Order: sequence, then structure tokens, then C-alpha cells
Amino acid sequence: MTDGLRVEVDGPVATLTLHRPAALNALTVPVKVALREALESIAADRTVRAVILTGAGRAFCAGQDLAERDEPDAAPLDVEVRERYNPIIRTLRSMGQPVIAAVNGVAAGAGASLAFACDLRIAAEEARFVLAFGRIGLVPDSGATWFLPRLVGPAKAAELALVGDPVDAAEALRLGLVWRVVPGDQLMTEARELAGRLAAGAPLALSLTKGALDRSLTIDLDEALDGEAKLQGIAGASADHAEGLAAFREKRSPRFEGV
Ligand code: T3D
Repeated sequence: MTDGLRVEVDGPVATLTLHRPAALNALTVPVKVALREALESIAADRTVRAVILTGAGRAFCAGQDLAERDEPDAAPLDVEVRERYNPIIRTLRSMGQPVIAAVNGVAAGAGASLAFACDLRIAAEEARFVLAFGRIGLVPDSGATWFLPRLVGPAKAAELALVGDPVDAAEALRLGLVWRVVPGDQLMTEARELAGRLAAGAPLALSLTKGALDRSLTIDLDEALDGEAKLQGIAGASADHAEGLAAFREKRSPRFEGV
């Protein structure tokens, strides 16, 4: 536990908990630095095969800590976004492991963006998403303008970003913004169960799939087909593919090693 971030590694699953509950886990510079460093460290750790990102207390994350903006040495906003937020979002997308956002409560501003940048979202019934940027005269950042149209389509994205009404868990499920909604006291159990399933998967194939999905919306079908063939060549040459075939033949669960 350091700088408002708790990092726990349990076997192949790492859990990162934003931990400033009195401020709804708002993001200070130390928290952003700690989160970036933790993600980069996990990205390089082949023993970690799935990641959960959640928040302590009643919130997932209230976005930028607004108290910090009053500090005389606060960085200009463009610098803060470029140097502190964007590397976190880039790492979430470039790391091979799947990342689950366990959205335990309100996710506002860059807190919502953090959840959108994860691969899967599972929400507590109390969760809500608030595109709070406009209320304080800012634009959505940390990837919100990129992720939202991909997650919910351009019309709904415009509604969420421009009108800014909160989206509760039931609506988020209806929109496809979250994978599942569960009672709050079952959230981490469900998230760990999902993480365990992902961690038992073939790491190389999951990593290649994650990258292919990210690229898919900016390339045409021919490029996607060529890309899939190339990736299948890589996955098909892996020991994990041989293990998957052997497990199928022997009617047992595969034991993937990530090679
Ligand atoms: O600035 C840059 O560097 C650029 C990057 C920007 C990225 C961004 O994230 S901009 C958006 C920043 N976030 C917000 O504007 C959200 C502000 N918070 C809210 O709108 C509401 O707090 C919530 C909708 C998230 C939750 O509402 P509610 O009624 O459940 O809780 P509350 O009573 O408003 O807040 C509880 C406490 O958390 C309260 O402190 P207190 O009075 O008990 O001592 C409140 O001040 C504190 N808190 C909530 N959000 C933040 C925060 N403290 C600092 N920063 C926050 N973002």
C-alpha cells in the first residue's frame, strides 16, 4: 500500500485498489504515479495473468482530485493529461493481461475513463458513471472520447458526454457498458472469479486478441483478415496451442504456460 494505491498479487491475479476513500479515490499526482508504475510493473510480470482495478469505500474513482488544482505548483492541464493520465491509459491498453474494472460505486471524470479503458467492466448495483468533465468546464479526457463511441455507439456517447447525466448500473448494463451487475457485497467475489477464468486462459492468445480488437475499428476487413492470419501464425506456433490441442484430445483442462 503506497500513495493511495493498494497492490495485491494473489497467484496469477493482481488487484489494484484506489485507496483514498474520504475523497472518493480522487486522483492525485502520487496516486497517478503509483498507478502507472504498478501497471508497468505488472505488464512486465509474466506470472500475473489478469488484473482487477477497483476502489476502496463507496466510490470507484471521482477523477482528478480537484483540491490539487488549487496548489500553486499544479501543472497546466494539458501537461497533466499528457504526462500523467495518458501513460496510464496507454499502459492499460498495451499490457498483454486483461484488466477488469470492478466498479464498486461512482466513477466520475477520469475515473469513468479509467473504467472505460479496462477490457471488461463488472459493476456493483450502486455503481454509476458520470461524465463530470463538462460540469467544471472541461472536455472528456483520458480516452473517454475514444472509448465511449466504441463502447456504446456515437449517439449514446454524444448524449453521455454532452448532457452528462449519470448512468446507473442497470442502464450501463442495458447499454453494454458493463458485462454484469451484481450486489455490492458480491462484486469482488465475481471479479476474482472472472479474473481466475481469464488467468487460466492462454496468455499469448489473450494478449494478441486484445490488440486485434483495439485495432479492428480503424482498419478495413481486408486488413483485419490479414492481421488475424498473421496473429494465428504466432498463436499457432506457441506451446500453449499444442497444450490446448493435447488437453482437448485427452479430455482434460489445459495448463497454459504463456509460451
Ligand atoms: O485537472 C486536470 O488535471 C485535468 C484532468 C481532468 C480529469 C478529470 O477527472 S476532470 C473531472 C474531475 N471530477 C469531478 O469533477 C467529479 C467531482 N465530484 C463529483 O461530482 C461528486 O463528488 C460525485 C458525483 C463523484 C459523487 O457525489 P456524491 O454526492 O456521492 O459525493 P460528494 O459529497 O460530492 O463527495 C464526497 C467527498 O468526496 C467530498 O468531500 P467532503 O466534503 O466529504 O470532505 C468531496 O469534496 C470529495 N470529492 C468528490 N470528488 C472529488 C472530491 N475531492 C477531490 N476531488 C474530487 N474529484
